[in-house]
Amino acid sequence: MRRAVCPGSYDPPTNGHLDILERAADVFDEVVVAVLINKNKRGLFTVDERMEMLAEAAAHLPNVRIDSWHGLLVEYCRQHDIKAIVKGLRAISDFDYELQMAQMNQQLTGVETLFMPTKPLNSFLSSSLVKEVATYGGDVAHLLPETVHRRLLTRIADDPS
Ligand code: COD
Repeated sequence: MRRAVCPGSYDPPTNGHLDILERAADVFDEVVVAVLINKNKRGLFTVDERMEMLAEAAAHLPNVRIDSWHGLLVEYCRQHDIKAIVKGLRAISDFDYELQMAQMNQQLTGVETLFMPTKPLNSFLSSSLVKEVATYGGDVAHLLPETVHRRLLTRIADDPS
């Protein structure tokens, strides 16, 4: 079975993320979306909430499953017999850092990273910008899966800081 992982923070998942998941699911037999836990970063959403949002947004993809992980990504791949990491690339600014991580991961365990270019309409899209715009009252409905948008508005209303 050809299995890949799409790792990320997903705080929250955007249409850019979802597009990469859909395309990866078309190429691989199974795609695992791994929410990576960064204990130095306090997210707007908990890891459980991010996993719920991903599960809702990817419900139409039968070969996609959601998981979380705390630690090195290559160790997750080793434990789950995953040989490919799929990453979305938005711009050259993503590439420098992603290339470094891909080379490090390849060197650590031999796991390969495959880069998937974002669709042009998603190339400006990031979780952090979406959160910023939404916090100041901007309309981000067209940038997020519907379920994520609803949760984001609720979270901002509950905790406007
Ligand atoms: N269009 C297409 N792709 C997109 C878009 C978009 N609009 N937005 C984001 N993406 C891609 C990103 O490029 C990335 O590939 C993925 O979606 C997830 O994005 P984010 O922003 O949710 O997640 P990141 O970039 O913060 O995730 C970084 C990781 C958590 C994957 C990374 O830090 C990691 O692997 N950490 C684990 C610890 C580890 O192994 N460290 C050593 C690395 S060598």
